[in-house]
Amino acid sequence: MTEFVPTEAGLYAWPEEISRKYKEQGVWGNENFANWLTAKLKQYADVILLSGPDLQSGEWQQMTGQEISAVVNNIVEHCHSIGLGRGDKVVMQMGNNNAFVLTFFALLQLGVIPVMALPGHGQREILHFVKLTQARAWFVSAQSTSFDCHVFANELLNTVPTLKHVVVDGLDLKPHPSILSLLGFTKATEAQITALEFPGLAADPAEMALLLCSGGTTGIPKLIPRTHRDYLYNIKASAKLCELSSQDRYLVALPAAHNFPLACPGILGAIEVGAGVVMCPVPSPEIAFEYIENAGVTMTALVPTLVKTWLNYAALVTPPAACLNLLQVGGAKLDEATARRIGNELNCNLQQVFGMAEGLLNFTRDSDPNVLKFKTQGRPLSDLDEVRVVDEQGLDVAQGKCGELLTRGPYTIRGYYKEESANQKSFTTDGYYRTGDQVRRLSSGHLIVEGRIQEVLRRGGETISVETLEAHLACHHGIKDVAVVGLPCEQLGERTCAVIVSQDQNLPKLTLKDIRQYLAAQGVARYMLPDTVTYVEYIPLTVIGKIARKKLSAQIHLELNKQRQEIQTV
Ligand code: OOB
Repeated sequence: MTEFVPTEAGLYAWPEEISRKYKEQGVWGNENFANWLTAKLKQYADVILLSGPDLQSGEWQQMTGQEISAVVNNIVEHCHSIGLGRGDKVVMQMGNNNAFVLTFFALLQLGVIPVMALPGHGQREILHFVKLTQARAWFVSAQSTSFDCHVFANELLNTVPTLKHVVVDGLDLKPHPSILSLLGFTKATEAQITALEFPGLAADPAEMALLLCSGGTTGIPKLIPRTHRDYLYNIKASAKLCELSSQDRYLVALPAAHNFPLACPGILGAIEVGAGVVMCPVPSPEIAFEYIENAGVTMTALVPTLVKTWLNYAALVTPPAACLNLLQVGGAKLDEATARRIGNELNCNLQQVFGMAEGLLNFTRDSDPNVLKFKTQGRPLSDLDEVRVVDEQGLDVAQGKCGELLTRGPYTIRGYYKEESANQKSFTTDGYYRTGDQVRRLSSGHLIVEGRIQEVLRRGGETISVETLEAHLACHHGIKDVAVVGLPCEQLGERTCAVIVSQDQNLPKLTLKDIRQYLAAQGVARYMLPDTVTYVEYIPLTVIGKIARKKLSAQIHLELNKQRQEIQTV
């Protein structure tokens, strides 16, 4: 039974006999991140492990393991001199540049627990993270936030007494005793700690190593405590499954603080095997394709919305350089039609990844037949991952039938950080995480994601998966982007609304009748046909690039109400 009593540090531990099993099976080791990082930077002292825009000049900079160590040591010393130490929390909100990796590594060496905020997070989220964790510092890239970080830094320092410093990666620093320049941190200092004294080296592998943000499409993110041993397993096993080697170069195109590019295998997986990490400041194909060519990138990870942008660019301008071998796609459902285009049009292999910051990762394997690579979201990483697919009563459904995915295992958390009531709902009493994802499991163990539980429409007694309907609509050549939302309806409970971005703004818009006829011709059931269609310039996305459903719904409601009022007043 899971006891919903966290340790003093806010961690929900695995039961003793299960921990023993994971240790005996060699899944959990005795390392912590500081031991691991120290060893890796030494092992790959002469290997170029990091390339990307330089902190100061923005120019291309390549760094070997040894060069990384030297700068990381400087940052460690500066952090130490402002009082940051083992177990302290620091909110990190940095863009995709070399400074991200150097700062993150320095925090790991210190045993500081970074809260991995994304550049797209707003002031509300940052304030929440700082308060909840009693963070002592906020490390932020001035250029990558959507708000003025200097103004907000002052506000935070004045209102949250536990926050002592803001460290800014960016040049336009205004003088303030508690707002410091990251650039200064990278330079040598008087205060010398030798690498042997790094406080992080003393961390217990069972302790919390970092806090990830949950990736929902609604509401404020929850914080996910990942321990040294579970996250080290996560990166090592992912790197092995992907056959990542020192010959590879991994392009960080998604925001680096997200679990997918950070650890699946991502940045940390690359360091594990001595592959190069290439930091790409934005994921647009114009820039990313240049980086792929110039840095000889072999592998990257994207969300489906970006895959479509890359495919369009490849078709109209140029495909990426031939060195790109593997494209991982995850974060949201990749429709089959798009999956099938990747091999030919981007000249690389596709790997679907269905993962979550809470833990469980599913990958399609290189050896899988194409049908599984195109139609499924992969199968669990570890033999020790336990997966159940259950109905509304919590009973296991028959194989191949749709139900909610529950999971527990050696790298899946047992509870969110300081979220008592969410934990009661999100975890079963025997420690399974309720993912909220509707899946079907095939006899091979592969999972097909049908959508989120909350993301189905209840229309006149029928249940409609918005993602399934979106996938059908996305196949229409006149539709560039699409989302489906429910609108309140007295007769039906909910009406189905297709929100469309036209492929060509100059052509006449598809009518509701056109769309219904098209879908019916594809064999889509009558009850699933949209009741309304509306056009937008773009679909709002979350910080990582998933459809921001709550925001979109609110936007469409507002828009349609406005139109209704206008009609009434005419
Ligand atoms: C990844 O992690 P999060 O925490 O941002 O989001 C997790 C949720 C899942 O519960 C699921 O609803 C959705 O995102 N999701 C997918 C998916 N991958 C994630 N839905 C359909 N198909 C997929 N392939 O998004 C994440 C973490 C690690 C690796 C990859 C993705």
